[in-house]
Amino acid sequence: AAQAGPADSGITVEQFKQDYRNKVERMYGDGLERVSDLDKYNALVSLVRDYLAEPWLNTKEKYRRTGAKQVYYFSIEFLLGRLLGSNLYNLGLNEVCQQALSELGLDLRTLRQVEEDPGLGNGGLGRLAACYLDSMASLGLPGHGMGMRYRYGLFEQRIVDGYQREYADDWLMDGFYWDVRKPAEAVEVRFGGNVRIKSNGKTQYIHEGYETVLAVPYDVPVVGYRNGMVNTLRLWSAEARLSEVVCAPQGGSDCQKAVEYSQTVEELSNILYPDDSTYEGKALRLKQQYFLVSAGLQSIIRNYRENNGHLREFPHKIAIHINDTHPVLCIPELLRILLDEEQLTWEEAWNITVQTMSYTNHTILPEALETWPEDLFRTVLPRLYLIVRDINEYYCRSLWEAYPGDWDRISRMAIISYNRIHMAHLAIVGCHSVNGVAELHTDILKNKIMKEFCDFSPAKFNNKTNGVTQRRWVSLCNPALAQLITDTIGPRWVEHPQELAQLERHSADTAFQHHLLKVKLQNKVALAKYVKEKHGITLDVNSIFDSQVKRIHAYKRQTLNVLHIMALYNRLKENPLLDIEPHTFIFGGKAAVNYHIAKNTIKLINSLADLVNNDKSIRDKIKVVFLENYNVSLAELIIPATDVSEQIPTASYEASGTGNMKFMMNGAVTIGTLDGANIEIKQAVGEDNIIVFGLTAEEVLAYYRGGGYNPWEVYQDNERLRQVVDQLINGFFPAAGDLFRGHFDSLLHQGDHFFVLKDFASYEAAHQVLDERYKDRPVWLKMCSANIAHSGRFSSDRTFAEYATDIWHIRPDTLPFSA
Ligand code: DL6
Repeated sequence: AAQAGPADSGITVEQFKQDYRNKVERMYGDGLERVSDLDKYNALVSLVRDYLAEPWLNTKEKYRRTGAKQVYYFSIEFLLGRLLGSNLYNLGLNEVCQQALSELGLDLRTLRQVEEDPGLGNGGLGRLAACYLDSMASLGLPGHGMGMRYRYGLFEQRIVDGYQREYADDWLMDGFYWDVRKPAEAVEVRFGGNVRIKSNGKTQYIHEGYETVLAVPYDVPVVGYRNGMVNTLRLWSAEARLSEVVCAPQGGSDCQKAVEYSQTVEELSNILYPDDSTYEGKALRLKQQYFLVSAGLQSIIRNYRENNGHLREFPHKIAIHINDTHPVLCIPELLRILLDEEQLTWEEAWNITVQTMSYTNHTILPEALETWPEDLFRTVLPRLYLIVRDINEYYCRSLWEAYPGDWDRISRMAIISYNRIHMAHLAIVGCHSVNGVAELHTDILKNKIMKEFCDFSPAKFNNKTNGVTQRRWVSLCNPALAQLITDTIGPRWVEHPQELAQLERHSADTAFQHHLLKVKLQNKVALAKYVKEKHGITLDVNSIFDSQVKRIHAYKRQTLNVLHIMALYNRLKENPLLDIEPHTFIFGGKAAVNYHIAKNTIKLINSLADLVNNDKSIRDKIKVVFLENYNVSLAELIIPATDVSEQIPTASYEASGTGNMKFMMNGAVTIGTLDGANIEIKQAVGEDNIIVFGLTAEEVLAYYRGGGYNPWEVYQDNERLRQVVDQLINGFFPAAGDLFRGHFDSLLHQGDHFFVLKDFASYEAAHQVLDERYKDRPVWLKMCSANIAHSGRFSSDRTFAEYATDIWHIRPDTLPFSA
């Protein structure tokens, strides 16, 4: 049950107004009427922080008092989204604030939009981490995030002449008022140097000649939903302590050198995923990962020591979760502390480490399964290198016992092989739990990618299908839908999303359907307004809003979507009277800076948009828009307005997807392949409420085993397909020249690795089914309702309860989803 939160402890509209006026005056020495929107926003954040200070303090005190086991979720990304709305909402202060501001002649929505999206993440795994923070706090779990405070985000995408251009994402320019700098809790992280081995009875490893970087923590409060709980996301920033650390080693008092040095130190936390195409770039990435891990572990251990005894009890009090391979250095770093600082034996230290650590894999893409050159690793982290070598030896010995003489297998499974250090292998060996993020993904890990590891230690492997928080992804981003749901089934679904299932009873109800339609229309109007203002394109709000918003990647197959739109356009050109529902095709997403074909896909989409949107002859039956700089805030606008959710990766590639879950919660119908969590969405909603198409993962993998397929046959056999493929290079896009030859070649001359042509006919047929269903509005609305009703299973509250009970072993009795 919800405990009393600040809203319930009596902050009235009057008090809020008074507090807010005072805050503005104290901060700016000026009246509310004379300060800027940014000042008003900053003052509001500062006030909300005042309100949450007491629950934050109480939560920490409670954890100390009860000695509850703490979970630390290490992630290189936390894609938080704006925090003002979510913090007000979770504190139960939304209405009070809205009313107070409105009485002061201000609009909360306008002030919320002043906030920059924090540039702390990129894609799926980062946003997932943010959903988990919300769920941990809302479930009252003692769980905290450990991440990096990047000075700049990945990049800001602007579209110039149809092309992606990358600009610095200077998200901190106006400050970030949510975090608290904690210089007193700074720690030192050491790089480079060498390790001297001293042996007088007991071997000691003395790390010398290293470079020291200061890691300064910034704490961001993570507010639980109306339960008085506030957990912490700790973000680390790299600094040089110039006065003490730098001048002397740089030789004298050369301050210019010191300043330059400080800049190189700060590089460590400047940007997410530094370019690793050079040796220096790789070193920087590795250093960044170690920086996070070492600083995070030092602060956990310092805190642990203040409240507990010997580190032997560590795994009973602390769980450390490794989000993808970036924080895998947690394993050797904890070992280092236990061996070198605590003087534990190898066996003791190893057992503590394995019992503490757990790991989630988020992708089967080979390029994302990190490995480091051994010499680089040894140079940057000499002591950790020795430890990893010891782990490898220890592990290979156990492999040898299980598979005597099977050198091939042992070298495939080794942590160090062919002069590279395999981080996923280290994770599997050093953690007691390894999970995938959807059933199919976990099956592929167990039976293909990590099969040999799973055969060796099957008990470690488990599945935890992803989830998203219904609080941000319905309540906050779609308040009209949230109200409709609450009016229909009561408010408990916000904390008990499985209760959304009660909506099923209302799905064919005319009044409910009517309201649902109204809500969707209202959201489409809001999106159309944004598109008009930002891109100058007028959208038909009565058309089907069909969205594919996600990173641009060949396996996600934006190209398949494009080819289908081209075919539809061709059909309309041939027969202007063709009876189709009007469609608005919405795209959004960033392409990695060096991923040229993905960047050209953006140009392709924009070229198609230019052609289609300016062709009067098709009478606005189709529109195409590419929305610039896709981020969490934009997703919050697009998802509630969408009718059709495009989830069309090549089966087997998308580990789970979480966009699919957000769209579903907002009543969009999925058109998708049987991949990732789409499969579980189909199970949840039933096959009448989702449109599936294309090859299955099994079929895709079978083709790969047989050496691929022949795209020419498909191309020859399908005239409409042939036409659109040819149009990539035949002048159909007037100004494109040979720009899309790369796409053409990858489809026809390079074996169509992602089965775009192979799946085209089935995708086209699926769209036709979808249009038929849409024409029958009561049937369509029933589908939409079924999607909302069955989305409870895809709440991150459910996922997190599973992590807590199965992996971290914390407080299973109090979890709402526990069996
Ligand atoms: O688990 C969160 C999210 C999944 O939903 C996506 O399917 C998966 O692509 C994503 N993975 C990553 C890691 N890097 N890559 N590629 O973001 O994780």
